[in-house]
Amino acid sequence: MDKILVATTNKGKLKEFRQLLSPLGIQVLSLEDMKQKIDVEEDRETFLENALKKAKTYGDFYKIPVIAEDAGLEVEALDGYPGVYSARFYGIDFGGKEPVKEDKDKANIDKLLRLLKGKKNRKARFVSVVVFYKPEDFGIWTEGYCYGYITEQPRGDRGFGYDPVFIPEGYSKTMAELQPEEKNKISHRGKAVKKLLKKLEKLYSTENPDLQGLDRTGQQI
Ligand code: ITT
Repeated sequence: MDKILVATTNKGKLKEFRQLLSPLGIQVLSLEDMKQKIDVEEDRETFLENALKKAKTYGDFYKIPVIAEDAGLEVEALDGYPGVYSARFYGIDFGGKEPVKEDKDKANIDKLLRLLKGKKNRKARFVSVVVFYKPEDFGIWTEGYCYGYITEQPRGDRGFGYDPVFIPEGYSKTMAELQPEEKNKISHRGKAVKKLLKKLEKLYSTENPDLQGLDRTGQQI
């Protein structure tokens, strides 16, 4: 394997994936590098199904190994919302729609803070489900979680999405106030990618031929 496609349209995510995948030492392509464009709708009800759909559709179309992720924020006091709707929470039929004034991230945050106003329980977790798919060969998936709570006001300008309103457990800074390396160490995405790299290492290890096939769940994709 000499290159891999990270199938995301989210620039913040892509930057983090590039850093997290650097131990692989292979070329990381993004959807912007692909001449022919295709659109994949994330219309499933779980992170895993959405990530599988993206990995399989892009992998079969471009015929190169793909990493796709579906991620989101689950808030305890909102019964797990925004969950799989995290990217477009501002516009869904839950707790009223939020107008997009500046950007979508800001509209999502405004809605979240509005719905949590006055609520004591601010527990939340980020979820990342990452799928690696090698067309016509195999697929594997991993997941990662980052637990924390939602602030009253946004703070920080690093990261993306809900980072300015999420404080990881044991920290006093928001995710958007952490250095990128710090975020990658504790983030849902960082944890899922680390597990993925371990699995890939085992699968591709010529010293462990017996392990080959153990995680080959491609037939389920
Ligand atoms: P792709 O599907 O093209 O990868 P996307 O932004 O639509 O890009 P998701 O469907 O996985 O990605 O949606 C994830 C949303 O959840 C994302 O837009 C953010 O609002 C939020 N999110 C995910 N990971 C996050 C992180 O590390 N920090 C802050 N917010 C995050």
